[in-house]
Parts: sequence; C-alpha cells; structure tokens
Amino acid sequence: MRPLRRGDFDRGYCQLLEQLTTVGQLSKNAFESRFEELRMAEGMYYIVVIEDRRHSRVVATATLVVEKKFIHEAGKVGHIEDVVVDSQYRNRGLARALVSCLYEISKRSGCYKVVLYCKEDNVHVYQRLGFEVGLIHMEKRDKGAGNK
Ligand code: 16G
Repeated sequence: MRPLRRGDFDRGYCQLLEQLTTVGQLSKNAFESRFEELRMAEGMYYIVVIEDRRHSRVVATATLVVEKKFIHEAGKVGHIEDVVVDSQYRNRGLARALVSCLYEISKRSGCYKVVLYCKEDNVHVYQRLGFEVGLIHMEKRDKGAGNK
C-alpha cells in the first residue's frame, strides 16, 4: 500500500476507477495535471493505492479529502471517496486496509468525523468497518460537467 503516484496512469489506475463509475476520456496529460493540482493542495487529498507488483497493476484505491470548516472550532471533516477494489482481488480485506489507513490519517489530521456515501448494496461493507448509517445523501447533477 502506498500513495498514488504520477506513473499510476500506466498501472491501470483509471481502469480500476472504471469499476466504480465513469472515468470517460482522460488523457495521460489530463491525469497528470489533475495529479499535480491535488499534490499542491497540501494536506487536503490523500489517495492511497494497493499495487500488485508482480503485474505492475494498481488493484485497489481509496481517497480521503480533508475539508476545513468554521464549525466545531474550525474543525475538519474527512470524506472517504472513490473506494474501489479490482473484481479479481475482492474479499481479501483490501478495502478494510485502505479505509483503516485513511481513517488513521483523518484522525492525525484532526478530523472530528469521517463521512462517505455509497450504494445501498455496500452499506454492510462499511458497517463492518465501523461506519453507521447517518444523514441521507442528496445530490443534484449537472448534465454537462463530467456527467457524460
Ligand atoms: C460511490 C463512492 C463515491 C464516488 C461515487 C461515484 C465510495 C465510498 N463512494 O458512492 O466516492 O464518488 O460512487 O458515483 O467510494 P457517481 O459516478 O455516480 O458520482
């Protein structure tokens, strides 16, 4: 397990994300400039991956976004996002390892809570990792922006 690297574009990072949702046409250039943007936002984005080094493939990933707030004495909230385990590597505890690692980072960053949203089918997965069903997630989508 390690942080995402710029070279992970060539280790199947986007193909892995496609197992969660649409990635669309993302060129290596576009990947690299987003990677740099996130890297510059110090202390905000933590993207961890698990690589199967025998095949130089990224087989699992999860992201923590640290949101700074005014409430809770200028507190912080951690958002766990984009958790995916390659279908051939499921049921081996990889998601647990990634989410536990991000939870530790969130605590060290001073987050007073960590939240995530997921499909109903996956509720039990996160319950097993100690999450409880909280508020209802709502969304409003822009049909343009990245929603093709
Ligand atoms: C899941 C993800 C979320 C991701 C979304 C993508 C976790 C815990 N949740 O809910 O992070 O952004 O799927 O779905 O990984 P979308 O393509 O419909 O936005």
